[in-house]
Amino acid sequence: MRSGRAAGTHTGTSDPCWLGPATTAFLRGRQVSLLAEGPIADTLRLELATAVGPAGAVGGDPSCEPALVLARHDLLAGAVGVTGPLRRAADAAAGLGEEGFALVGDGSTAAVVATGERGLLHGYFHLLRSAATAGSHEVLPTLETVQEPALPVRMINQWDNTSAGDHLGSVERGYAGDSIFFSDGRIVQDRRRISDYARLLASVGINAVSINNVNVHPAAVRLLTDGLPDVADVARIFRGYGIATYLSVSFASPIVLGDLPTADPGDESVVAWWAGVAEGLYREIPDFGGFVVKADSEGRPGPFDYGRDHVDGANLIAGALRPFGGRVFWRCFVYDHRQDWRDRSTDRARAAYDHFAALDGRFADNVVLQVKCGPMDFQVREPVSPLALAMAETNTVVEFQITQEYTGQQIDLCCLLPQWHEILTFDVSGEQLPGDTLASALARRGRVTASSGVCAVSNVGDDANWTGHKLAQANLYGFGRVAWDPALSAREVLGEWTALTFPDATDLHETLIELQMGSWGTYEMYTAPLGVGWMVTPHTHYGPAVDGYEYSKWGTYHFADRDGLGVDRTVATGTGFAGQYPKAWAERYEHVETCPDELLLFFHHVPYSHLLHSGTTVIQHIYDTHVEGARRVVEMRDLWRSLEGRLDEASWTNVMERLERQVNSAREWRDQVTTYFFRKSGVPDRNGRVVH
Ligand code: GCV
Repeated sequence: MRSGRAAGTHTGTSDPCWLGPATTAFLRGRQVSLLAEGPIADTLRLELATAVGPAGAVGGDPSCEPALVLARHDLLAGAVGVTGPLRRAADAAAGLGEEGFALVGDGSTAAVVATGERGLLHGYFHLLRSAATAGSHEVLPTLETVQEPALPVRMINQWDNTSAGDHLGSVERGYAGDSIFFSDGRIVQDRRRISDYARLLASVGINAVSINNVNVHPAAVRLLTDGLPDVADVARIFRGYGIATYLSVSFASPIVLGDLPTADPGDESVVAWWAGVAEGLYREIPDFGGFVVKADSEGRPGPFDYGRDHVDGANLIAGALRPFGGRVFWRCFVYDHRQDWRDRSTDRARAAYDHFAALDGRFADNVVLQVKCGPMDFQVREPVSPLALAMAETNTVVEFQITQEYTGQQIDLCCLLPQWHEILTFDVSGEQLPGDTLASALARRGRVTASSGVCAVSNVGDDANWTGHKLAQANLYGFGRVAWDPALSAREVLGEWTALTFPDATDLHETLIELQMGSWGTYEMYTAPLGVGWMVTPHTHYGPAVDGYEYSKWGTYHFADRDGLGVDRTVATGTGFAGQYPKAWAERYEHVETCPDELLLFFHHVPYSHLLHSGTTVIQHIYDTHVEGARRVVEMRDLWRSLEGRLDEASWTNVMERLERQVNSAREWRDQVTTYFFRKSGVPDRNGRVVH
């Protein structure tokens, strides 16, 4: 779905999102001091110079009583004037990792001390956040905090194609215009948007980015060769913001690029080919991050083509990257996409676990498995992926989708932060043991190898506001923030984003937060019910088509008939998927009596008359939630209309236009889903509303 603006027109200027000029107002005209050298320090120096403006100054001497001092810990050893907040920050920063920082502000002076340059950058952006949430645009905030990221890997995946002619347009599943990275088969020459993007990502603590689609189309393979100088320049931009650059590569690259007859991991010439590629890459980009690989997935080549397994495939490429410190992110989105809908024993939800769980412990230490957060594919409601809970001996990143492929495509408002919070704080054992969340499991592994964490598919494009829907910026912002600190609540993160993004509308902050907080639940209400998923229009994935994926090859069925619906994934009578979970969860999901309502149809096929824990029947729940969801969208639209003139016009108009479309879409969902189930079941709505 295009955003309405002419395709491919880079404006050169763009919405500053949550980093508008007001966020640095408290530094205007001040003296600041920076004690650090290197590419990130250079970025910081420019940031600070812009913030203080012509009347201020950026120096190096902390003894001149600057309003703000940012200093690398080791450089403070011999410095004079290390007193007050600077002394306290220096003491607190000793022993931190290179991304951590200590920040102390007494209201008139603030000091950020870190052991590495990246920590200084994180500390600086934290200061801006703190000032915004304290509501003081003109005054340095009072605060004292020491922070380190909970998760070492905090990565963004772009699904950007090198040319718009590729499958699904310039950005696969992109809803905000064309790619900011590529145009006409190569990396864009005007790199201002890339640099602005790097700044946005750095400001929320992202430290890795892969710049091209995991579906690597023929032209994109050449990023490794002809495109390398441009990739090196993009890596230089990201380096300045402390972000490592990665490329998605095809497993068949030795054939496509190397003219070899095979890509077999057991073939010596293939091993040598990858080693040569890595050597060339690291000659150009010494701190290159590595590769992302989608193999044996949705028709992509992979080790199965050669009778090998995923350990063979991933370790092959990891071996080439190891001498240079690179990593391979190996996606676990492996399932049968040519399924026979008549076959009720094959279950796509089982696939990732079935393929990978038994391989735990066999991957090289620079392989990171990339596991989608749910077992299917970023539906509005799924259980947490059992594979993400199973890989104790393997580096893992859990993959989220910021781009709203199945959640309204940045036309519908759907703030995903509450969903991500549920997933990251998921109780792994199901026994409520202290410190046993998914995020803490990833963090524990991260402390061993520094190679676990989270990644997410970006939602940006070259639309002036980056995300198509202005409020969808909160999902991008929020992903970075929960990757840094998974314990942050959705409300806290939204509070930050709202304060930073709409600094002049303080009286509306609560309203804006509430609007976003409820939007995921509302979206869930008017779309596919009770975790069953997939009632979307095939291919585009926007709007309702209840049977759109029912008789397809993709493994995406709801099995509705005249008596009931849902997928039996129990061990006793179904596909056995429930048995992939740790014992307490397996038992809970196995039985309708204990399965949570919101996942009932993911795990069970039940009659329409089945009584939910909520006290209503499944069929009545479908009627009620769809009517209520659509009503709430109208309410959101009306609320937004009432805000006219109270927010900047571009934001108001953009969101108003999207909400009008969402009202229509929700109405369509409501009427198609309720009518479909009325016709199937013959059970009337208790409230007499379903008439179609
Ligand atoms: C990049 C889903 C999407 C595809 C996407 C794929 C993946 O199938 O519809 O567009 O491809 O997931 O995650 O690889």
